[in-house]
Amino acid sequence: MPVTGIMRVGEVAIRVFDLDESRKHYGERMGLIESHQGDDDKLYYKCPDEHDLYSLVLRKADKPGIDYIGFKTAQDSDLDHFAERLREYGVEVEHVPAGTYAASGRRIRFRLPSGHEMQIYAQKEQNGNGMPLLNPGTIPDEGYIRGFRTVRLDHCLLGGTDIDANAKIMMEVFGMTMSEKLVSHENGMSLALFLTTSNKPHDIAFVLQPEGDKFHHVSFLLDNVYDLYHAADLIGKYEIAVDVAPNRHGVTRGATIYFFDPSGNRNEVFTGGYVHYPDTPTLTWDTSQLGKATFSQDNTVRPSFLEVLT
Ligand code: M3P
Ligand code: FE
Repeated sequence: MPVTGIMRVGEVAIRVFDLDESRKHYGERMGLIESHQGDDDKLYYKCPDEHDLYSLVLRKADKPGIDYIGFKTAQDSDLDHFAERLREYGVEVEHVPAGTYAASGRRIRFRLPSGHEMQIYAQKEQNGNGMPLLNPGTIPDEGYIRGFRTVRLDHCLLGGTDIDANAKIMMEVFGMTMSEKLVSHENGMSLALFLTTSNKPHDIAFVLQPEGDKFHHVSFLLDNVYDLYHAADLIGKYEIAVDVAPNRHGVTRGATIYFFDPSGNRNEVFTGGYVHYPDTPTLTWDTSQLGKATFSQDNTVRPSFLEVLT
């Protein structure tokens, strides 16, 4: 499948209490690269194997959570096409001029039925992945890949009310496919929906919550389970608050660790999972197997994982 339209989640903007503490967590400990200095008092980070200038934006605020999620689309003209399609679905769309967001071309911005702000852009300045474009070799200079050895921003899980309506927009407007879903074994109600715009098992997922605009986690890809264990060792060494120690999701089959940033926002490091194609059938889990669906190595539900969101 040629990747056209939305290519990936390219940017996540989250709120933190304190920028110095956040710099220590995301920069020093996790080893994300502080890659841009704006004049706006925000912190801009990227993972080592990303070409775009930044993928994580931190804004100081008095409550944690997510400001917006940004998707990168292949062509500038996609923005007008998506804006028109969204209006057909009754979604109000705002056009944002180039330069409003750091080093970025124009964007469209709107709210999902779950209350989350979503942005789409086609252009952002690139500063490379630490290796030249001509005869790049295979690894950057010593010291460029540090800390948790993240590869790139992978996906987000957002919590809200009308998750079926969100999924409908993701699929019908943006052409995403539903890789997996978790439903109630009693009444079939959707509890969590996993959507992909690529070969990844998910780019974005929604979990049913009583309140809208909630943030469950942002996830960073690692190369392999050895790096996952290395991250777990650093998490222990630096006494980072852990939600779930190394395990494997049934949903997506990804190996995972969940932990919290100093403001209480949940982070995940993730590796593995299957290759998804648009014709891969949607996999369904029901709540009779909730332990296996969430954490398949001990088949045990963690109440904190289901209940703690920012
Ligand atoms: C993931 C993942 C739930 C599972 C979530 C899974 C809410 O976030 O990265 O695979 O059941
Ligand atoms: Fe995840």
